[in-house]
Amino acid sequence: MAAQAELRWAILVIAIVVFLLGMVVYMSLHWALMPPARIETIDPTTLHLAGEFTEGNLGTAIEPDGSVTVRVIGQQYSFTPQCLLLPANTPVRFRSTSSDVVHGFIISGTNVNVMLEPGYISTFEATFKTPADRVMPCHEFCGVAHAAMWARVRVIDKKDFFKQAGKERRLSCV
Ligand SMILES: [Cu+2]
Repeated sequence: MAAQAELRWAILVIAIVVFLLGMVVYMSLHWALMPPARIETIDPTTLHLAGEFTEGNLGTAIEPDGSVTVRVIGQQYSFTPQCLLLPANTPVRFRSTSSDVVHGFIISGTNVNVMLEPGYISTFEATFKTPADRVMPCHEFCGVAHAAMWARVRVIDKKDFFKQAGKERRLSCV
């Protein structure tokens, strides 16, 4: 009797583990949620002085090879730039980091969801299918004004984006 009860519990536990593993596989394939492929480090104390995260480099840029990259910094208690301008239907590479503590980077209605950690560059790629205005609240508790820390994301028509990009080196919708 006791052995039977034990077996029942064992089967239940195995079923839960199999279900969770199945969920990981499903999310990986269907939502393309992958662990970061590589690690890049950066000194958070000199971010604003030199390198790719100086103020003039923040925002959306078209790289020499034609790809689109967005550089964003999170700090207590805002993101820079405060409004990201992105093209629809185009793969966009994000490069982002924090200048102080851990912040969260999430874009509403999409599967974009990463942590910004001081000392590390978070990189990922996303494609936004349709033009839309989205919000980007910090979702890692980062201090007293955490709840007020958020930015906006404006996805616009690809043609309009590239027209604007021809005029400016860095784009944003602040
Ligand atoms: Cu924050």
